[in-house]
Amino acid sequence: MSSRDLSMSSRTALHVALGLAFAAAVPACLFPSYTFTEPEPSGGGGATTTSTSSSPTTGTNSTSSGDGGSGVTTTTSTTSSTTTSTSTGTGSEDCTDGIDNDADGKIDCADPDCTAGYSCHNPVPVGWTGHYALADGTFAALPGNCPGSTYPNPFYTGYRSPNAAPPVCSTCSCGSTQGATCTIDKIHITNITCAEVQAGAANCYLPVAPVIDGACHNIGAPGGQKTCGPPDLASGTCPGGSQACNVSIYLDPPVAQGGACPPSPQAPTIAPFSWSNAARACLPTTEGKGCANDFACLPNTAAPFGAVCISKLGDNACPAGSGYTTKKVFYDLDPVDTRACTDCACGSPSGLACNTAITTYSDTACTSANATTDASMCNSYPNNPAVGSYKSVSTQFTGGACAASGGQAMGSVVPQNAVTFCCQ
Ligand SMILES: [Ca+2]
Ligand SMILES: [Ca+2]
Repeated sequence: MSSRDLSMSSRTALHVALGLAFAAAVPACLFPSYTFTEPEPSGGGGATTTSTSSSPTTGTNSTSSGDGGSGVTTTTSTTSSTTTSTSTGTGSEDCTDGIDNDADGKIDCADPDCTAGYSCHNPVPVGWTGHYALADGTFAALPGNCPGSTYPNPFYTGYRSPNAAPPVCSTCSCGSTQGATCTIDKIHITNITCAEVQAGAANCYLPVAPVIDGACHNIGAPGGQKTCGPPDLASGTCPGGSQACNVSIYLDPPVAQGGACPPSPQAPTIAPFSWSNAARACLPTTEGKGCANDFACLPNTAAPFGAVCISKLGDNACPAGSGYTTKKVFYDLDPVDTRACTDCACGSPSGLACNTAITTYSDTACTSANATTDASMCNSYPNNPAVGSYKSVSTQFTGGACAASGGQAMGSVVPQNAVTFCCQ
């Protein structure tokens, strides 16, 4: 169903409210405030009925019309304050006006003239309205109009059995890790060779906790003419000696920390809402008498308006003993549609690793490079150079995949403004 259809349905709420109020205020039978002379059927005659209405009217009007050759003449006259109706003939009972129109002593459904097209129906219980002829079928089969000759007055249009497919959520994924940091505990500028380093020999080194930011940082490691002694394992110091201070350089293992993966956006596909069924309820202009137990004399219904029903706002049980036992609930406001998908999310990076290359310089301004080392290697320094500065020159991350979550269908379509019909 298009949105236009939904907007149309929303307007029926006002119709319901007005219709219910109207139905509650109007008595079951409506007596016109004018008088009239019944058509005289051909060959009939004899009975004469006179009735008086106290409804004040003004002026006098009279109309006459033939009936196509039978000689029947209908005259309607209205006088101020007091009116008189005279009926002659038989076989012309109006079955829904509460009057014995043809003076045979039988009113409406009690009159054999009404046997063919009318029947008696249980009265409307207190708190309910009616009587309605109800058409309840597929949305496409909703009758466009009320049955004009029997129940001509539109009262209600509503819907039931919503079609609301669950939302189709897009697959969630995670981008590569962003914002992680790579740290190294220390740079080791040692007085032993790389072979000795790999053999695990004790060494003296200048401990430098490097900053991995690509900027130049001063070290001030002694070199050149400076010499260092062998490590004194007892004191943990390197007393003075004649060994070169700067023989090789190696890095502590790099450690990757932090970071997060950006989740893909969630793009749900939500099919438009529609109704499977639609209903239209119509009122007769008047209801007749002549039935036992205060039943109403009503025109017989015909498909698609196949049921006589009563109605009440809300979702109600059918009133016990009312004779109206088949419950139908319709809705006449746009539903509240909360269908959606949960947002995509990403877990923490797993298996994230990093490596960084650090270049050292003999000067303090990162001008004269003397070695570039990363965590995979040990570099030898020739000729005991001074190591005055360093900077990180490249950093790579590997691994760090994040588990995607989210993208779960949620919500529902909830029809609004229930109206109950109970039908015979
Ligand atoms: Ca009548
Ligand atoms: Ca009669």
